[in-house]
Amino acid sequence: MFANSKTHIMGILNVTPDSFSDGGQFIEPTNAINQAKKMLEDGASIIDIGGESTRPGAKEVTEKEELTRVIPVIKAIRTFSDCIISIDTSKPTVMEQAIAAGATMINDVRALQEENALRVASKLQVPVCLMHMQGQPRSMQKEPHYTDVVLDVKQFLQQRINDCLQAGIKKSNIIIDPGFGFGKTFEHNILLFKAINQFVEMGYPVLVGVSKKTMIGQILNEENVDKRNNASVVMAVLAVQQGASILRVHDVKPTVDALAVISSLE
Ligand code: 7PJ
Repeated sequence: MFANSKTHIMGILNVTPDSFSDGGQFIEPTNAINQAKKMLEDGASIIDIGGESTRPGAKEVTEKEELTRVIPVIKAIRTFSDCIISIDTSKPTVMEQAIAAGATMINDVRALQEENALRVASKLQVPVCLMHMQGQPRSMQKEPHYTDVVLDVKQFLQQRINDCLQAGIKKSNIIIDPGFGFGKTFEHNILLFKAINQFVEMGYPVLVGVSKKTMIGQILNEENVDKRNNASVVMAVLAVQQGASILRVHDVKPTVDALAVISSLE
């Protein structure tokens, strides 16, 4: 699905009351569905649906609550689109039920490390994004520490890749992600961003999610997340130039336009 050179735009659909950039806006299914429609019209090929907020300090959510948030939205999107629907979860039951409801991809910020996640993902035979995170959302920004951030994150991802292959997940179904902002200081994020090409060299499609994140706020000295759109598009372009295959973004249309400019120059 992600092996060719096409760059995929993954539109973010947070069905949570407390996400940092669009918190609460799409908790109402109708709003979420309209937002998905708009992102698809704008050129997204993937909709990433999340019912657990993983922003720094966020509380954990129960399985039942997560299911109540995401399943109706997945089913509704499937009635009008055959797009890739990605379920942003770490919980095996949510993965299973989301795929049964019409999702076609798993995006796990915990890289299938929860109990049974690896086994369930292997059984489901869909693409999985393995993301690196140090610690847990509640406390991950307290004191992130690495010996060599790029090497450490690469080693973690390689280990997860090996475990996935061992568990029967197909190589062609694996996507990797350095996990910008997940247990990382500003310097860590910058070092990782400059090393995207090294992640690409590992031989798997690389997903990059920096849209409106704190690192962009720090670059711009801009607290307001709604004023981080332009810089988010610039970073998306720079990620593609290093070989990223999937861009996880809030603002689909400007990112699609930026990609059109890039391809016109190829
Ligand atoms: C990411 C994610 C990311 C992947 C979030 C936010 C925080 N999944 N889920 N990569 N970020 N794969 O949207 O800023 O960077 S939630």
